[in-house]
Amino acid sequence: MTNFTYSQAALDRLQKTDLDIFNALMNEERRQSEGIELIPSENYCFPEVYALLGSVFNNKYSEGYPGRRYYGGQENTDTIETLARERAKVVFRAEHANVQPLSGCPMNEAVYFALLNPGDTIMGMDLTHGGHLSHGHPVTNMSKIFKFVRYKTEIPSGLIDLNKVRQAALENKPKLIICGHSSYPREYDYAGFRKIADEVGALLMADVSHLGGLIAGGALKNPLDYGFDVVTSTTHKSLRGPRGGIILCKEKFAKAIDKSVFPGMQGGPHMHQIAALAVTLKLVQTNAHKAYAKQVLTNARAFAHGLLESDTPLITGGTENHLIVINVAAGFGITGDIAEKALDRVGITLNKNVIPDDPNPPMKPSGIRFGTPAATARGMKEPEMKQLANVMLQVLRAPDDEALLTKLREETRALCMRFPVPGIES
Ligand code: DSN
Repeated sequence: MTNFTYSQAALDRLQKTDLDIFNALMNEERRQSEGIELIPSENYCFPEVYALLGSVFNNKYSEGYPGRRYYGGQENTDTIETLARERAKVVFRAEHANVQPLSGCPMNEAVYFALLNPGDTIMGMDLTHGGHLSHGHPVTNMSKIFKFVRYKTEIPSGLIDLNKVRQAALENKPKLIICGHSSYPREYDYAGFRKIADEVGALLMADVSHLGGLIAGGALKNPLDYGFDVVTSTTHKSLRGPRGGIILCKEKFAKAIDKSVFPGMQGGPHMHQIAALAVTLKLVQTNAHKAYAKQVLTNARAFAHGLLESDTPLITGGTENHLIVINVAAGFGITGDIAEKALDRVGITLNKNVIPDDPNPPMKPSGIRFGTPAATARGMKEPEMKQLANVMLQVLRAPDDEALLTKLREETRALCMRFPVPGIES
């Protein structure tokens, strides 16, 4: 088994130079092929991405922006960054795009510094209710610089009540409101958020890191169509590109955003990553990607349906996007870490996750979170989701049953072998 983008000569050389790393690479390919990836923020990138990440663009320093660089030799890097920016604008209907953020946290931090002053108030979603670390969790450096206030979802519905968001915005007068999540299984009311931001005079940002590829494929709403000032997204999740981030904004914020990314936050951009992003942004404009994005949602609904048939307690009672959160403490009397480990044993990879106002700590939380972007990239459809839901339920009911786990491991392996990982030949 090998990734078809490595040449045999390169692999032979790696094997001779560093057997430990070579073996880890081979083992990771096997792990990804023989098991199913359900972490909703992970995916199998387009195979073209591997070719560019392992290319000579890795060698080039390109501080600055196309046409205004600090070092020479930029004729090819200017081409790829210009293409990446222009394609991003087309895909997301954006007035401006910055494609240099190295990943999700620096991407969001660059926005805060571009639009705000230290001490300003930012309102984002609480982490245990589906928000993200970079939206102002007290453990982050940003929380020492800006004042973050949080809105929550309702218990027990798990849904956002926009009246309460409005109330919190009126009380706290934030300069920036963030709409975005990493474990909220529902669509946002973007128009409702725009109204609240207008009422309190706040700027409005959406972090669509999980959803970027689904928005690009037309399966979910695009906050830029609802007048958002800034939209950020990582590029390696549903978008299926290289690891990285992208900032899309109105033209009036373009200068401030660009200055904040470079030289404000970062030095040399990773040009191999930007080259891979450029090709990704071409691929997500195809009909094949549109069909993929739609199928991701169809698969998530089918998976949820398979679980709900057995009365599994899902946060918000289901899903409208690519992800599902189960309260395993309520449904199965176990914590998320136990569920995660037992499911790993059968080749199903997902993550333990806090649930809204979780009484348990983050390393032993009450929930698990999973999603369908990667399984769908392998070509799996509704029948496979149903089968996986069935395997999952058996594991959650008997996480210590060694004989059962061994049997289910074989079932998962057999299923996975029918759906090769894009870019890995068996
Ligand atoms: N780690 C990503 C996620 O899993 O949602 C976000 O940083």
